[in-house]
Amino acid sequence: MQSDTILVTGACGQIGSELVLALRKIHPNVIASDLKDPSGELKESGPFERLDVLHKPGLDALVKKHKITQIYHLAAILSATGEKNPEFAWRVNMKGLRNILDVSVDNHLSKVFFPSTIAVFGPTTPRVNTPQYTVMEPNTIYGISKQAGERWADYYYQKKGLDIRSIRYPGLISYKTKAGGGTTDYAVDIYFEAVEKKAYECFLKEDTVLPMMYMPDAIRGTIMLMETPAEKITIRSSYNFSGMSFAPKDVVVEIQKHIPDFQISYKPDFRQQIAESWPQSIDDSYAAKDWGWKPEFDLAKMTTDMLANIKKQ
Ligand code: NAD
Ligand code: AKB
Repeated sequence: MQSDTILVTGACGQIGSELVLALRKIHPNVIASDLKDPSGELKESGPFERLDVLHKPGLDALVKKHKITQIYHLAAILSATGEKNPEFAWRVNMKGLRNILDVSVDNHLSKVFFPSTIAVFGPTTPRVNTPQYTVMEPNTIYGISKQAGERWADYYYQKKGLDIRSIRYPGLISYKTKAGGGTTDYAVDIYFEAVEKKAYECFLKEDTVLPMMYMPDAIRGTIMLMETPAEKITIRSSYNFSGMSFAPKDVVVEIQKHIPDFQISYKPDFRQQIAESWPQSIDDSYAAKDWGWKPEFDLAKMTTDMLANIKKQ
């Protein structure tokens, strides 16, 4: 049996820089790609190709050159950056995905992963324990593009038989690569500034509860989904996916257990309105039922691990 050759787009970002390393532990052939050059562990660990997902002939040539059989399509513009340039965000998120879908069908790829987000929900969605199937009226260009992406994913599965799988990630927290322009980025920055300055100015209000997840859980869940037999996957738009929920003031309490003189101040900006349009917690019972999802990290366990690793760096 021929082994898979995997292409990861947007590999230099917050998720890609860790997902590529995790995939390389279980697959011999993982090609990382991005618009920008890799660094550190990502650069050392295997092959890299410069790729703009908006350039379809370049994408097609790369897939043929390496005989790619699976794609993890991570390249996108996130919520806060997207609001600064909606046209550009729509183009990258929509045209980029369409190129991936078409090239995947044309080259008979076996599987594709497309990350969605809690941003597909909007102010009219029930915010607590948000169901898999519910009202979805996103009001950021990022959320609109990802919701449309979910519909395209389901369409390509239904009409063209593409084995596409997707997760609605909550805000992801990690120490290896900083977050890339989202509304949940405070929950990454707060740890770095706690270690470096013992102080942080937060751009969300203290009681803004959002769904979040520690990166090791996110990577494990992504690989679990992709390794699940196709017949068990009942959702081809995107699965709700939950880790923990907290507000900035909850993180402060946890950090102060390790750094007692840590100080926080609050200066909400445009991201507050985005955060208030998103769920506070997520019902991920379909992911639990279909592919056995269960998170391992809560806020206390994540805080201990984040601070220890940032101090080591
Ligand atoms: P990121 O911003 O850290 O990384 C995205 C990468 O894509 C960057 O390295 C960027 O250079 C690259 N990129 C941008 N435009 C490109 C193009 N035209 N061609 C090729 N590469 C391009 O993002 P991330 O946090 O790693 O997120 C990865 C995916 O996961 C995105 O689709 C995002 O919507 C989704 N997601 C992330 C989170 C999170 O909290 N990090 C939450 C929900 C969903
Ligand atoms: C963002 O805040 O834009 C991302 C996300 C939740 O999709 N972290």
